[in-house]
Amino acid sequence: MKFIDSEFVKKMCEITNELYKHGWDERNGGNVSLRLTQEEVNRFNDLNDPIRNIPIKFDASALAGQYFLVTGTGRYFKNVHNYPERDTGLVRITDKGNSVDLLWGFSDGGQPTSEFPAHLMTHISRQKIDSDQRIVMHCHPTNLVALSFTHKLDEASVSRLLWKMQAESLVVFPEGMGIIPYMTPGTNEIGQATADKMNEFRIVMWPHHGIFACGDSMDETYGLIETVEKACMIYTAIQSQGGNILQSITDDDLRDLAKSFGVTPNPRFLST
Ligand code: 2HA
Ligand code: ZN
Repeated sequence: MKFIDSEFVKKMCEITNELYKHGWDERNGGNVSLRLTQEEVNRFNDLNDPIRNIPIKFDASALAGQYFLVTGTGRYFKNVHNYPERDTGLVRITDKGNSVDLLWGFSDGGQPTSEFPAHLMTHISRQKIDSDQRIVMHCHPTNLVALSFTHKLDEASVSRLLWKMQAESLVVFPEGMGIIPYMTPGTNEIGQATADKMNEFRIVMWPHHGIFACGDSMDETYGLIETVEKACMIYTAIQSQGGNILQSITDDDLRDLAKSFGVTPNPRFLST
C-alpha cells in the first residue's frame, strides 16, 4: 500500500479542509502534526529510504525515532486536500534530535511548519501524561482571538466563562484552558511556554493569534477546538445582543454537570 492512500493522509486532508472552511486558517495559517507508530509506518512499502535530512533548531531527542505526519511551512490549508504530497510530509526524528529524516511528502522541497518547536515540545509534554498522545493542532478561531482582546487574560475567569456559555464545555474540557502571554510565533520560546501549559491543559490560548490543542485522535482534538470556539461564538453573540446576561449556568449547575458526566473540573477554577 502507498502512503498517499493511507487513512492518515486522508484524515489530514479532511481536517485541514474543515479548519479552512470554518475560516480558522486563512492563507498559510495553522498547522497540524500526527504521530504514527513504527507498526503503522511498516504497513507501507514506500517509506523505506529517507529522501533528505532537514535540520531543526531545538532539541527533540526525547522523541528520537518517532514519526510525524506534519503540515508544511508556508502551505495553505485551502490546498492541502488537493496536494497532500506537496503540502505535508512524514518525518522521523533522528537519534541526535537536531534534525528529521523526510520519508514522504514535501515533494517540492518543503519543510515542517514554522511552529514545529511548539508541536514537538507539546508532544514531549503530553506523552509523559498520556501514552496515546497523537495530535497537535494549531489554528486561528475568530471568536477566540477576538475574546483575547476584550476579556481579562486570566485562566480561571476565561475557563469559567467558557464553561458557562454552554453545557457542553465543562464535559469536553473540564481542566479548563491555559493561556500564555502574547509571544512571537514560530520561536522556541513560544514552543516551550505552550508545552509547559500542556502539562495541565489540552488547550492553550495564544492571545491575539489563536489556539493550540492536543489529543489522541484528529476528531477529538478538532472537537476540542470546535467546542471552545462555539463557546466563544456564543459570548460574541451575547455581546452583540447588548451583553446584559439575565440568567446563566451557576457554579452549582457546573458541579451537577460534572457529577452527572463523571468529569473533574479543575479545582483552581471551581471549588467542590
Ligand atoms: O503556520 O499559523 O502561527 C502559520 C501560523 C503560525
Ligand atoms: Zn498561527
